[in-house]
Amino acid sequence: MKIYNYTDLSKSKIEELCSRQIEDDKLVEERVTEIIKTVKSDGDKALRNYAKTFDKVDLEKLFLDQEELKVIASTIPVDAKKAIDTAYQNIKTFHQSQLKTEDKIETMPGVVCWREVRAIEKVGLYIPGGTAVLPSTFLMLATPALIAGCKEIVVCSPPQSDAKTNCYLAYCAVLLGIKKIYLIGGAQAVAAMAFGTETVPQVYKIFGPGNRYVTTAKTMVQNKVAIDMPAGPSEVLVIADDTANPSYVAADLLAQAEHGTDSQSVLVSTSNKMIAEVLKQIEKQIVSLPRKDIAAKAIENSYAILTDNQEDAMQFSNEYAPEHLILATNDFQSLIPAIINAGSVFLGNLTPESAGDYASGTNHTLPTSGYAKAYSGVSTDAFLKKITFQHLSETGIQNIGPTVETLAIAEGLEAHKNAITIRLTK
Ligand code: HSO
Ligand code: ZN
Repeated sequence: MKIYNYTDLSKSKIEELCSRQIEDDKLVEERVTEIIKTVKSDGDKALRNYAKTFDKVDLEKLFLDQEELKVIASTIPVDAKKAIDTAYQNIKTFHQSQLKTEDKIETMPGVVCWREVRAIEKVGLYIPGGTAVLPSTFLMLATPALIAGCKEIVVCSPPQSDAKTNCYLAYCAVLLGIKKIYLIGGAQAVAAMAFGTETVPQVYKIFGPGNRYVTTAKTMVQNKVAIDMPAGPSEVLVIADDTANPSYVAADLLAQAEHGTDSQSVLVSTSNKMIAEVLKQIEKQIVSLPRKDIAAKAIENSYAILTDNQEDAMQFSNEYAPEHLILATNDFQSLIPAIINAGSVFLGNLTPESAGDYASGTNHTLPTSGYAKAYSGVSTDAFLKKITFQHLSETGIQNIGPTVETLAIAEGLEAHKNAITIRLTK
């Protein structure tokens, strides 16, 4: 892990450190284009062929139904079932609190405007599967979709070699009342949900993380469906001062690093001693991690920054716009107002990112790659649309009419003016 001194960094060096650009992979783009085209034209047949090629499995039926899911779910270990239940309750409680109704507003006497929420009717959730078992992602996406009231929730996850899914995902499906899991992975799953096939229903918005193929496919189908957000490798930025515990900070940086070799774990600190101790702790803790090779590569591509004060640390963090921001300091309260760009924030020395990744209640589907400058993470809102309504009474049209007539004339739109005039002179 390289160490930089913030005051020595030029503007362009800061830009370079904040850019997570991964080079365009033309080969991935070409293959995804071909997959989308084939799924569009050949439907289920293409999905079966891709399952054979990529997942090495013959799929007679492209989904598991409720009965099959129940059987698989019954094999879940008791402690995992309990943990999923607890996480689900917390995620549900937090996402339920996001449902709000708005007041009707009388902007002028007799002119009433308001917004009402409606769920997106059909949504598609992509849940990574295979070797990466991600029941937490299933909970993070399906819970707000159910709370929002989405009528059709299509769940796609790659099949295991036995043409099934794992017991964790099956248990989540049963718990959530999701009746089917489509055994489709990769770009072909995204294409199937975007365009529909004989078996897979077409949806209006696709959610979920995935590998390069999945994320590339999501960006490519955007002229057909909405997507949750553009996605890149996962990342964390930890701001640690002298009140931090170096072993905790190291554990947080490693938790991020084990996600993938392209993950980033950035440490920003006002204390040289803290940086040195965290680095020592990383070396100590990494050796016993099963995914140490992955974590080591990610740590190698990561860096630490020494700043003179917390203002500079915050300034860098806002420029980096991390997916996860951990304030490893007892004085986190005073820093909160200065946070401008971040996906999700973890406050104090006892709040690891892992808590939010799994179970505290907040969503773990968050903007990466600097998109936190403009995007929010997934929440119940992401599954809702807001429709505006208005009603003009007799008094209302008298009050607003002349204003509209004048503006319509100014824009040279006579028919617009007439739609008012005809009502005023009735
Ligand atoms: N840190 C990931 C979420 C996750 N972590 C799932 C473990 N499982 C992106 O926020
Ligand atoms: Zn994580």
